[in-house]
Amino acid sequence: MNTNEIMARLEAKHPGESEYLQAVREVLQSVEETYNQHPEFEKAKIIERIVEPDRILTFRVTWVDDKGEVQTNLGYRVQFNSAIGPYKGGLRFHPAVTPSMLKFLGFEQVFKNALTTLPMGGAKGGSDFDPSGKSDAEIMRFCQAFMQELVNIIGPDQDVPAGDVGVGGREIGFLNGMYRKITSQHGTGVLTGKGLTWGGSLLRPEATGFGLLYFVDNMLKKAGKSIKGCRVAISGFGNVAWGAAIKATEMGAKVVTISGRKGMCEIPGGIDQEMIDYMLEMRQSNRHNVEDMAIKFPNKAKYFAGEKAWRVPCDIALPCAFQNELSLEDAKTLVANGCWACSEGSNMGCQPDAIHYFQSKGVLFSPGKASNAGGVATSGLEMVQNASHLSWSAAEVDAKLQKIMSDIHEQCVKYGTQADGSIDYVKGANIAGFMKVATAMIEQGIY
Ligand code: 2IT
Repeated sequence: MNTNEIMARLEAKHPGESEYLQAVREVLQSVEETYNQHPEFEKAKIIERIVEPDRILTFRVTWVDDKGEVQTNLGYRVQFNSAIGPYKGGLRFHPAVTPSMLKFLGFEQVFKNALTTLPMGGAKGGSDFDPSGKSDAEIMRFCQAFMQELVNIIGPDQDVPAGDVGVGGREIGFLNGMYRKITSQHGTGVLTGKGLTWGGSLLRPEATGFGLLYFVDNMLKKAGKSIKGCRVAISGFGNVAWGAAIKATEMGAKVVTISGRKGMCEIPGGIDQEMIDYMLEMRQSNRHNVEDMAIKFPNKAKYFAGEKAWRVPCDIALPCAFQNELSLEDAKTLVANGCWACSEGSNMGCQPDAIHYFQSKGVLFSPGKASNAGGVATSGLEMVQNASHLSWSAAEVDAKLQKIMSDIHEQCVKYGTQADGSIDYVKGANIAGFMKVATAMIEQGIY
């Protein structure tokens, strides 16, 4: 295979799908050398098959808002690859959602899920519905209308959606209620991220952020460093940022920022429990405004409109918001201010030239498909509990999550260790995930 040739073909076939093309290029660049050492991959045309989703369902979602007006959104489910297990991946509700965004997320999910060591294929879905400013009743009606179409292609052994940006426990509840109503199937296995009284797993809400910090801990230990006493800059204030803030603080680090779509909060003394708890309220308010933190705690947090978290000096940067949220310019600012490690909590949080800059400066860097895999891994653990009609203690789930994150780190080390002894986590994660999925495809024939 030749990455540039394949990319030229894909660019012609899918013009303008920038996020999708960016995600594919990164994986192809990482795996090209390994791939070319395996003639059986080329013979089965694995690359040509793995870069295209198995199928995409697009549907119209019509609902009635609180004023009685009829609203129409678009809904999607991208079922990318099921070679190693049922389709698995989140739903994103955000006004910027496009097929390209969901294709990139679905593609990343395939390799991420492979890294978790659990049998899950990759998928992603969502809608251009904007939850901010909506009432709880509007969100419920939207979720119900969305499920009326999604129901046709999901199931516990078929496709198991979960949350992502704009979709949390509340939305999963509304979706699950409508799924049961339509299908009369009252098992617990069709969605993950459920509430604790109806099949959810302890620690699923915390898992993405906790897993991120477990990965960081492994990466730092490998480099002979410790997180204790470090200043950590976190972007976002949603589910991932919340879990990361809890665990980073617990590990003895100081979380000095959180951020939102319109600005960021600097927290010079480090985030505390009261502020962490308030992040949950901010999320539930449907206002989606990080300034609320500075309004609530004026003596501890200062709001900067239009600014990103990356201007605040830190040791470790944790992008936990959205794709491409950290640019080359941001990477330069971070490094100039002393940052020496960056782990993605968001999917594809850093732009490619930012990653190259980090790596060229010796900054420890890990990609989301490795470092944020704790979320979907714990979804996988939720599926195991559901299938066996059991629920495990928080300590049991946490021990399994820690083991999974350390196994993912090991796979990155195995496939990403360079001649000079340094570890390229991007390459390591991409090759490890790719090898597993490609092997599963080869062994199951041409289909
Ligand atoms: O990006 C992700 O890994 C998620 N949004 C979690 C997906 C899941 O199925 O738990």
